[in-house]
Amino acid sequence: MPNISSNKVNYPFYICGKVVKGYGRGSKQLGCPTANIESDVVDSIELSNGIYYGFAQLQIRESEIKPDIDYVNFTQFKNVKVSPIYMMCCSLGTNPYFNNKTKSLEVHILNQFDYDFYDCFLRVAICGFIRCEKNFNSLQELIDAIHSDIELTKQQLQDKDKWRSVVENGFFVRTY
Ligand code: ADP
Ligand code: RBF
Ligand code: MG
Repeated sequence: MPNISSNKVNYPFYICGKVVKGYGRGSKQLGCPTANIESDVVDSIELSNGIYYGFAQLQIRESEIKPDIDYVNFTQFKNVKVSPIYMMCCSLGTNPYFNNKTKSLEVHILNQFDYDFYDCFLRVAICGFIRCEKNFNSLQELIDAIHSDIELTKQQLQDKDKWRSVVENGFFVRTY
């Protein structure tokens, strides 16, 4: 049985949920937009707080498709548009630097999008732990830490053969 214990985590840990508005602190302006996942899903995640790496895939239903947007590399699958499978790193917890009152899951996808995808559905496979959440003395230190998390994510996930079973096991929609 996967995903039942937070002490001994069975990776990959799979999460699906809707992208909602976050704290609006302008993480986009910091160069690191994070897709925040709906709170009911976050509350059900049995994983320790921390920073993780893995893969993510976006699903956009017909009703959410905007005609003026070019969904580069997306594939039409029945009545949804499905993105490629991207690398991601995410933060699960209360953001000690900001001392949030509620737990959030924020997914930074390692891809440049020229549009928002609020209300769309995100599939996430968490493949490994990077570090615990930390407090920092300045915003710049937080940004630097996130950049090194992104680099570590690329390093961990670069070996396509190693992660093939995660990407191709049927959790993600096959788009190739
Ligand atoms: P919020 O506080 O509402 O989460 P952010 O500044 O974190 O705002 O921006 C997040 C939003 O930006 C996401 O919900 C998504 O719609 C969009 N976005 C654009 N590019 C990315 C990306 N590479 N990774 C995650 N979200 C992205
Ligand atoms: N917030 C923290 O307070 N401490 C952290 O150590 C921290 N690490 C993060 C690592 C990554 C990869 C990401 C995407 C976010 C992280 N955050 C952390 C959350 C960050 O503060 C948040 O995305 C912004 O405040 C926008 O809500
Ligand atoms: Mg966000």
